[in-house]
Amino acid sequence: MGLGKAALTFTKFAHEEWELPELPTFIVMGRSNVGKSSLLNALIHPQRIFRTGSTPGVTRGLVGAEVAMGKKALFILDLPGWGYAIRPSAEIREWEDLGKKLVKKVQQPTTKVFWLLDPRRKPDEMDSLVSKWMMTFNHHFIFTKADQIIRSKRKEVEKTWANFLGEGFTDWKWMSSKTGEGLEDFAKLARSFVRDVLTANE
Ligand SMILES: Nc1nc2c(ncn2[C@@H]2O[C@H](COP(=O)(O)OP(=O)(O)O)[C@@H](O)[C@H]2O)c(=O)[nH]1
Ligand SMILES: [Mg+2]
Repeated sequence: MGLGKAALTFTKFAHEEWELPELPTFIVMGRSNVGKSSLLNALIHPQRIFRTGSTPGVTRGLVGAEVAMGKKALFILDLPGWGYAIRPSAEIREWEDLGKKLVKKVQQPTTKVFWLLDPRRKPDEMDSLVSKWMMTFNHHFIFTKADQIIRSKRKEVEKTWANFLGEGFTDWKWMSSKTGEGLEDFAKLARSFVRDVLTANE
């Protein structure tokens, strides 16, 4: 499924000054351990640029790569996860800050934001906070680790999040970096998005 040759071009801490490149961009966000880095690695398979691990909080900052796609390029950005801070109040403040920065710096409509959801968890306070600014973006939802939940449970999970997020919960997919479910569609979406953004700019 590899999209093209990828190069790590962006590593920043959230509190640093940073600007995103002017490229069609995919951003993944979600709790620590939900599978963000694994999903981005799947896009650039067999390369592995994003560190993954069962230890929560592996990606502490913002990590981005440029993926060459013929004459075009896609920027993919991994955001720090949340949910494992020793002090949750500090984490909430950090995310309020990062959310504000993203709202200022993300160029619409050349960016898609993917909120990765763990189908085994219920929505919580951080999800409420994140949903406030995330909804302002061109956003999609991905239920990760689809291999870990039986198919008959999926509707129930979708309903929980639909009730929690309301009207903004419009577009979701189930994916598994382990079995490959949904990954080809994700790559297809990337290809067509890059094509569309470039056509619009011509
Ligand atoms: N079963 C299963 N495990 C996964 C999947 N995606 C990631 N993982 C595992 O979940 C852990 C966290 O993944 P990672 O991509 O580092 O999550 P991140 O913290 O959101 O970036 C790692 O041990 C991965 O191997 C998946 O689709 N299925
Ligand atoms: Mg990660």
